[in-house]
Amino acid sequence: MPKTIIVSNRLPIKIKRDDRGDLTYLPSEGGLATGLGSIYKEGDNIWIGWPGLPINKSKEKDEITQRLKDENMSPVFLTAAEIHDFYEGFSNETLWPNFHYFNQYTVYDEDMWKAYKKVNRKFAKEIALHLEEGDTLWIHDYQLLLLPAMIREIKRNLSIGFFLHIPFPSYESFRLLPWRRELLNGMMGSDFIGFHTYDDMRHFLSSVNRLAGIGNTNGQITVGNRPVLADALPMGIDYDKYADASAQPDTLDREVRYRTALGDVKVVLTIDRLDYSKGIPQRLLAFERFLEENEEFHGSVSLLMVVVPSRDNVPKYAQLKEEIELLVGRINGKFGRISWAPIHYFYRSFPLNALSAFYRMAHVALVTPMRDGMNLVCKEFIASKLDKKGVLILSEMAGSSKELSDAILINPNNIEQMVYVLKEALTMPEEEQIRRMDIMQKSLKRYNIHAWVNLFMERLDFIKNEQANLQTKPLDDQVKTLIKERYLSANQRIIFLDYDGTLVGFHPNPEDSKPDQELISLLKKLTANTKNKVVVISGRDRHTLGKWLDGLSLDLISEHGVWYKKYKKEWRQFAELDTSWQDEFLKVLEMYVDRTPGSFVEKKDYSLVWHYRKVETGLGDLRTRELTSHLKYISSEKDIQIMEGHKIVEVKDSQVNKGNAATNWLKGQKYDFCMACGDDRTDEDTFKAMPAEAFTIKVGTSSSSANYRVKDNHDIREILKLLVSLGS
Ligand code: GDG
Repeated sequence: MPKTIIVSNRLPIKIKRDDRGDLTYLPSEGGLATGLGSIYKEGDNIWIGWPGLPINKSKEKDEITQRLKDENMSPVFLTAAEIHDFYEGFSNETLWPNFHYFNQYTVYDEDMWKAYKKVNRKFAKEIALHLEEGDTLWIHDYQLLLLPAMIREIKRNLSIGFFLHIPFPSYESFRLLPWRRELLNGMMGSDFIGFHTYDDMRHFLSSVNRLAGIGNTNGQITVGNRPVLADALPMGIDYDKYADASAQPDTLDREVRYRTALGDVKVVLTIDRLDYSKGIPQRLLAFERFLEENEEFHGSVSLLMVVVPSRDNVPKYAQLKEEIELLVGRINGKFGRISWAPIHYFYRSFPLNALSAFYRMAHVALVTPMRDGMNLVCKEFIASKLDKKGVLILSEMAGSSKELSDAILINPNNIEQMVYVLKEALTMPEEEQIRRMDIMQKSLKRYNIHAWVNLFMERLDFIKNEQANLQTKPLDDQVKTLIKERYLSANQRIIFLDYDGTLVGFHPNPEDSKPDQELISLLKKLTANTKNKVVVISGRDRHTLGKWLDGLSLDLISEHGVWYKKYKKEWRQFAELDTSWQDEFLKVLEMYVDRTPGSFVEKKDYSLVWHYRKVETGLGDLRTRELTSHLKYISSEKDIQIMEGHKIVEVKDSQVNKGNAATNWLKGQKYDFCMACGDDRTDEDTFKAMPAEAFTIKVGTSSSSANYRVKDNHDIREILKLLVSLGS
């Protein structure tokens, strides 16, 4: 029975050693653990990860393994050195700062990188012990970026999903990492890659484009011949858990106790893990300025600040803790009174009911990270507000700001703005608080953690189905026999043939791809059969195509479907098209010609093509990456399509494509034998336009929706010869 395996660096359990040295086990309260509980606790499913503490004795390892097995978990034990170099090192001192745009803190250390690879390999080996055909793997987060490709090497057909919980940085940051290409390759071993926001997904795709030379269509990239999907899938919270906790007697008791202790003040709440990405010092500076500028709030507002200990073995975190404590001391020292503390600071974690009481009490939640993949605290605050009263101030740099536009959004670098909105939040009329809270609650209820898990699995299934549909089979003797049978029994046949790469090979100079004698004679014989209609469907301009294939009794479609010419008729256009966009794009293409020796621009009636088949290898690919992102940028608001073909980049009106043209040919006709042959992305539109029973044949190895695949243009000629040899 196929199972689902969840993999993350940490297992959803807290194992601690008590004073007597015995191990104690506590379930994790994290959102991920709750959300994925519905998966890993079922049947044979399992969660694989590090149990969170170094274990040396094999007796203890056995004890933990056995204990976790009962809870559908399996441990990967890490040594103290691995924890130091892989977890605290490469994960938290290299990837974390780079991905959060704190590159001044990024450590580049070859030994840490080696440890990262080694531990990812260790995870792969552990997973391999559990893997069976048909299993689904869901890998989480930045500590395991290499794992998808490592697993793919072990089992090629496995369904592998990956979710990144932190931001994926812009190419400008990511490119700084010496190991950027390996990291991307690792991620691309997945079938589906989920990010919290569209920007993260866009940044990832841009790095894939620039570093691996792979473009995308609607988030879909092709790795080898395997389609891989990237998508934005914002993670939700277990809404009901937080709403329920907020009504529990323990929470209400605590609220009364805390309120009594604090006195009659409005509470501004902040809760974060200790991390420089959370913007804690900046927030304290803003609060200090607020108190300086608004004396009327002295004595009536307190900041309740919970900082949860985290990574304090990493030097940067230890420094940050000191900085925070100095600031808290300074502010309390400066403004505090016997009867009023401006800041109540806690460096520790609290049980859920205490947290819930804090959320209930808070008039304002001040969530101001400099960068945050998502940020769940602000969502939990909203879910806990049963009376809908309270205001959320939220940083634009948190992934959650994309969903929570009814919060007061701020730039955490703008201290003045934070001071201003703090006053606005503290004085916001109740109806306005309720209006905003109501909208945000509805959205968070709907997009909760369970919806997120379901959506992730749906997207993974979707891409696996796409892959299955794209399983192009080699055109072998058995298929040839089928073609023969169907050809012979048909009375009205249509054959669509792409030209370059399909009927002829590629030449450095496109002008040299004229049809040779063999091809002309083959087409003559094929078209001599009155049951056959042959259509050459090409991206070439109509003049060249018309000249080269002149005299043959076939139909022509040129420029990917702008023009067509029925046998013995004149060239005609499918539709009136606008060309006003061309000047702007031509200037850009010419700029790239200037910078890329050997490249040139071909100007067609309704499209522009940048050719680079004569450009130095490597440089052509590099410029293609730059050019396509440049073109995509300037075409974002227009109905223009940028297509990469074989050593070309083509810019055209998106209404024009070979599929639409081929559909026109099929309309109203009753063909009982259909065949379409092509080699590049533009031919995919033709394949898709064909009826289900058609023979669609792809030349080359890249992924395709065609039914069958052949190696090169010679194979296509062999098929045409076969058809000709059948006579009638
Ligand atoms: C990463 C990304 C992304 C905090 N204090 C206590 C406590 N917490 C819980 C909160 C919340 C969680 O910790 C913190 O989650 P965040 O999302 O805010 O931040 P990270 O831990 O950095 O998580 C982040 C997340 O992954 C998910 O994808 O949102 O951007 O950095 O759930 O409630 N829980 C308890 N006591 C505390 O004192 N019990």
